[in-house]
Amino acid sequence: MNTATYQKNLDTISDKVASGERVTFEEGVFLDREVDVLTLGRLANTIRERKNGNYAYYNTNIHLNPTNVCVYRCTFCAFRSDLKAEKAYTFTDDMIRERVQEAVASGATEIHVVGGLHHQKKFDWYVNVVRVIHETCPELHIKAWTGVEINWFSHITKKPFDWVLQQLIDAGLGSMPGGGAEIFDSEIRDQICEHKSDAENWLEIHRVAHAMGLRSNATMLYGHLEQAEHRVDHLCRLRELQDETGGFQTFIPLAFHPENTGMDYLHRPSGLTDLKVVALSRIMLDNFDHIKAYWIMLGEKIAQIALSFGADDLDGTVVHELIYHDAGAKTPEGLTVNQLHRLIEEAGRIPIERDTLYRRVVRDGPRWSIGDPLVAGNVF
Ligand code: V47
Ligand code: SF4
Repeated sequence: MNTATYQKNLDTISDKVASGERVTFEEGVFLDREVDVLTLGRLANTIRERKNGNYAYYNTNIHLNPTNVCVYRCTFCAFRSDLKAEKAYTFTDDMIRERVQEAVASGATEIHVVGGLHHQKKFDWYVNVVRVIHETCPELHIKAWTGVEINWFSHITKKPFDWVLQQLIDAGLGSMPGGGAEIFDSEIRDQICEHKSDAENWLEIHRVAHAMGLRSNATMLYGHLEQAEHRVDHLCRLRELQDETGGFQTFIPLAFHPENTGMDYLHRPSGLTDLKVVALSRIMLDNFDHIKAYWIMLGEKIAQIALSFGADDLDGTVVHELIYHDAGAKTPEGLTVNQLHRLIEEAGRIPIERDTLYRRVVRDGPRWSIGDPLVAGNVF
């Protein structure tokens, strides 16, 4: 592309960003392929500050991966296990209660639950995980089971998605995490997770969940076999569903970690690629309120910089993360609230503790209550 065409394209996109106009698929591919990371960051930061001012959000949460036994063999996954392998584990009800008590003692407002698809467990077992958490601490928000898991439950019960979701809501489900989206393009998807719920299913499950009043998140796994057009296609498909339902809360780009996976011949994405994808996501997803820089996966340093490249959220304290640590993440297993505050403040932002549904958390010693919704563009 010659300099004049490059400049003309960039000027058109900059004008669109300034006026809040939507960037097209072709423009997204141009941004991804041709534009340097600092320019992308400047564009993304304009949108980020328009939507969320100078605030950066975090939450106090804990993870629970109730089993690592999984019928699938996604080539990017280091977490899964065969049933009889040494590393296989499955939580009992008592272990779940203990994790919830730990969450309560640490002041967590959210428990994040995702895991393997254990072929010997019936749907009731998964419903029971939610019920045990809810009965142990009804105040704790349960963000559980990705679209892939909901698809599996529908497969084993032979019931529609809304029936499956209703059983989980009745047991205490509060919202859905964004995992399992990986990359929607079918050719790439077939190479990294051929058996998994396809893009149409994943999107349909979130569509149904939103219609039932559940909020959910969305993710994209990048840095493996995908190219610019696959990333932009993925973002455009999420944007389309968000136009329809408005049910997504936040988008989380997930950097591929190759260690102990079937794709360990690849390098993990560099810091500049991480920042580029955060910025691209912020520019493309004009109808998403939040972009999360998941510090566990990006590392604290890149996550901190990402707060000036389009991200407005760091996720949370995240105690007991396994999926990324099994795949070679060198980040700590958790951060304290003080550490999160320091990261955010040093980035020149104002830290705000939110709950899962982006309402302000008001703390009085170890006790907490839910305050006002943190409305995008009008934070207070
Ligand atoms: O779908 C698995 C990813 C996801 C690897 O909603 C990997 O707030 C990189 O759902 N390298 C599950 N990624 C995690 C998830 C999630 C995480 C953080 C926040 C939220 C949220 C949801 O983890 C999977 C897959 O895309 N994953 N293995 C790996 N080796
Ligand atoms: Fe199983 Fe999830 Fe790992 Fe795929 S990513 S193998 S579905 S645990």
